[in-house]
Amino acid sequence: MSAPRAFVQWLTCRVRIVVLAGGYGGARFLRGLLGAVPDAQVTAVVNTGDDVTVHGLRICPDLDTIMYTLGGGLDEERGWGRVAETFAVRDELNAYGVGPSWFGLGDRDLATHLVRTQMMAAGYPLSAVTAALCDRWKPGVTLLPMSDDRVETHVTVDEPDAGRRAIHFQEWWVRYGAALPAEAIVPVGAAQAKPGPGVLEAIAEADVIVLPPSNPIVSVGVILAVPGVREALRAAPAPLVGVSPIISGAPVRGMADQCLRSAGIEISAEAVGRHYGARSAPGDGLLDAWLVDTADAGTEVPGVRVVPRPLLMPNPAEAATLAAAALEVARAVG
Ligand code: FO1
Repeated sequence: MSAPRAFVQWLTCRVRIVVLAGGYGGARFLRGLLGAVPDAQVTAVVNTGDDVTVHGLRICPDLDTIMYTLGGGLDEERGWGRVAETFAVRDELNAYGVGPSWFGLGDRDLATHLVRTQMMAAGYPLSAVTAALCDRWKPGVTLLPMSDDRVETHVTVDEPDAGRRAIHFQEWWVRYGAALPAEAIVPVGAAQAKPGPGVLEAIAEADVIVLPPSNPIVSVGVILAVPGVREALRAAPAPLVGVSPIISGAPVRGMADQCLRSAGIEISAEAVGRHYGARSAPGDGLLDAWLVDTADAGTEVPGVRVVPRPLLMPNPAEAATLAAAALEVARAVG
């Protein structure tokens, strides 16, 4: 059988793909993957370090962004929350002077948080809540929280008049626009967290594993901070391909540059590739291959096959092309 036919054959026999995802970038990549390989069995292991409790409700931004994106409910312009959203409740809360005024919960979005909060109060773990919410949205992929245990990313900042303090990632990102230099970014609780149900099994049984262009510090990095995940990835039989979130020295969206800076990592496709490391090398590296944008051709990561491809995903069709390229590279290094 010729190579291309073997590749198509491989792709069409319900290939099992595991993606470690954050919010927006991960969601768009997943949408591309479903477009490229509609028959694939895709599992997203999703970051929960962005999760926050607001007005007594448990908010899971990355799980919700993927669920809404793939379920057709996301506001593409805003990049989070629901399309055709209104904010009457937020405005009423502000009228009462009940904050945080800097974090807007939409009226439609509130229903998701009410369902999640009451299910968790009844004793359901986050993984069961997520499955229940997905019964409605039918995202077409299996969404697995990285852990059912509480992990919250906090950021240490040193504000001129307020001094050094740790604030929740959401306050750093939403209230301050990541403008306060992050002295440290810490996934609080990660060291005590266990991988969520199905996470290690999905990694062990995968045919392909992808690190999509999510934030390498606060999204993929927090998933990797859950004990057992990195070891499972290094031991997995599947080829592991990463996609650079940095193109020509800048992130496509979000605050990956501020996060990399706080971790002392240069803002380049090469530096992020080296940060993830080579799985073939001794130590804790993960990558077999690293997709960089064509603008970053010439990138070198020791022990990793670097493949230049257009990485921008301005629309689902381009995202599908990128996803197919990632699978082809996985096939080549597998
Ligand atoms: N991002 C904002 O910039 N402003 C907000 O008021 C805001 C509210 C919000 C509510 C629910 C939710 O799921 C996400 C929300 N986000 C908001 C986005 C959120 O900060 C990001 O999705 C991630 O946490 C960062 O990647």
